[in-house]
Amino acid sequence: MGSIAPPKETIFRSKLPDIEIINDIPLHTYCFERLDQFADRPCVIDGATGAVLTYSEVEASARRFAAGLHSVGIRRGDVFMILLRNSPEFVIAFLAASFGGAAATTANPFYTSGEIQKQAEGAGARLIITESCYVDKIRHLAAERGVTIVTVGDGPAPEGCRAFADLLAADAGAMPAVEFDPDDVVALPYSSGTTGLPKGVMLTHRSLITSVAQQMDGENPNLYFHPDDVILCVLPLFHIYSLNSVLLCCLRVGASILIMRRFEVGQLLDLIQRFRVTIAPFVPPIVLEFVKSPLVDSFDLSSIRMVMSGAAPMGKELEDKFMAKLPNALLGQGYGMTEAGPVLSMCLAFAKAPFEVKSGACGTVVRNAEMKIINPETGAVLGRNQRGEICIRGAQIMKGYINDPEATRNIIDEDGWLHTGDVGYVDNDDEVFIVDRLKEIIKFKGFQVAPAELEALLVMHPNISDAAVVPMKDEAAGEVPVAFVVRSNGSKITQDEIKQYISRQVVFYKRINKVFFTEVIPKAPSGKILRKDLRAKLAEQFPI
Ligand code: 4UV
Repeated sequence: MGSIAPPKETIFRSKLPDIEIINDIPLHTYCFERLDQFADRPCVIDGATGAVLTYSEVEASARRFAAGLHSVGIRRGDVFMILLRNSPEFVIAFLAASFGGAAATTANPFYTSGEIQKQAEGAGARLIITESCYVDKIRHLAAERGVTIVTVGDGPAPEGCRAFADLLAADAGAMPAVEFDPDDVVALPYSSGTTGLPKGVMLTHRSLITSVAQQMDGENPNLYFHPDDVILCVLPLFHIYSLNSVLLCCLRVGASILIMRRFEVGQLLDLIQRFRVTIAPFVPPIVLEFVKSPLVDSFDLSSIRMVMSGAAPMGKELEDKFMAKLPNALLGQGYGMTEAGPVLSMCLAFAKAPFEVKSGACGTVVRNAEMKIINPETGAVLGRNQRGEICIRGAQIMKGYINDPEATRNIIDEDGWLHTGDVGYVDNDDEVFIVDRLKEIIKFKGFQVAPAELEALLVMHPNISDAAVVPMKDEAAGEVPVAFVVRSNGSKITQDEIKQYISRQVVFYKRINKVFFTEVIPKAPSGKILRKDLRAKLAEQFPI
């Protein structure tokens, strides 16, 4: 009797052929490879002032700023923090990390002092670049830990701080040559991944070059930008979506990046009209605002040829409504995860020679990478149209979490597969659909909220004996965090008191939206919170 052959492993690949990717060079060398062709073209346009920096100015500034960082003690392998809103200085500081062999950890400038401290300490940041208005939140780090503070802006730097402009005036030629290894970390964004607290994601020169090349390079690039494009940069550069798929991808092709400090729909529409924006990378809540805002009809948005959405789910219905508003633009999704470098899949309608795609899909796995879908319980590999955990492998994924080999082993297996904690499937046309999430993470307008972080704060309160935080669906934000709380014996602590207690300690999008008092938090024998049970309880109370 013949034995039945085991099912062949199903590995999904791009419909585009693999390409040769030279990823053993520094990130800035890769980004500025065609500088001689782009030198005088506009690189960074400051939307607030209209000021323009050309490619050669950006490159020279980054070189000088790297020398400035060197002059205040930043060496190869050191980490510094960029705590800035989108600005030309952000771009220069990030590229200077590459020139200097250092790593930039990027953080939200709206973070509270406690949140900044946790990231700065975890990352071992020796220097922080910020705006004067945020200095009070970090002064203690200078006093207690010797962190150097560098501030951008006109006028003298606040007492005890260095001026960005002074570092920028350094002599690039005076900096000694930097030794380089392609596996040196250059970006260190923070992400909680599939579980626990936010951790430093080590993205190397090799991983970021690979990721950008997977999107931009080859005869038929998956994401086709060209030098005449004007790319809107409204998504925060401290998040990997904007850092990679907006900034680095834009630099690679010599296009212009139009910087907006923060999202406001009227201003955004005005900028699109004035600067004839052609590419608009968005997140679903911005797409939703577009669909809802009556202002949209009063502006000339005909220059837009491509709208990307990512970082959170966007349903077919929203996609269809949006397309009705901007019929000449192409709308599609990218699917990213900080740890994945970050892009796993990208809409193939964005390719130079485009493919037909379905609305609601998150693209097709990028080239030079492998994707598989597994049964999360057994690890068995699943076939097409079968839902399971999405896994990705390739040179673009992170090197690991900084100082946390255990968390790294829990997310990247021995064979090099990164387990995303997302549930999805690949259909007959190789398109990826995300349908659920196994992991804890909550996404408020695409921003990460780590339940473990809020739970740790909640249980520190003397009147709370146990707590669990889960996502609740929300039309505007996608998801908001809500808490199940067990009061300590005899405590009468109220919902408002708990909400205020958390609000004081976290950035606005991590605030607890609702509190449900309960007798016990359901847990597995291992002590792990049974979040699925709580999500089900929530769905019963607030059916959608
Ligand atoms: O770690 P993170 O905050 O990373 C991101 C990165 C997003 C993107 C998107 C398009 C790009 O081109 C790019 O460069 C980066 O969000 O959060 C990762 C988790 O967010 C969810 C999913 O649960 C990820 O594991 N997510 C990201 N993109 C999508 C998504 C999407 N298109 N649809 C549904 N969920």
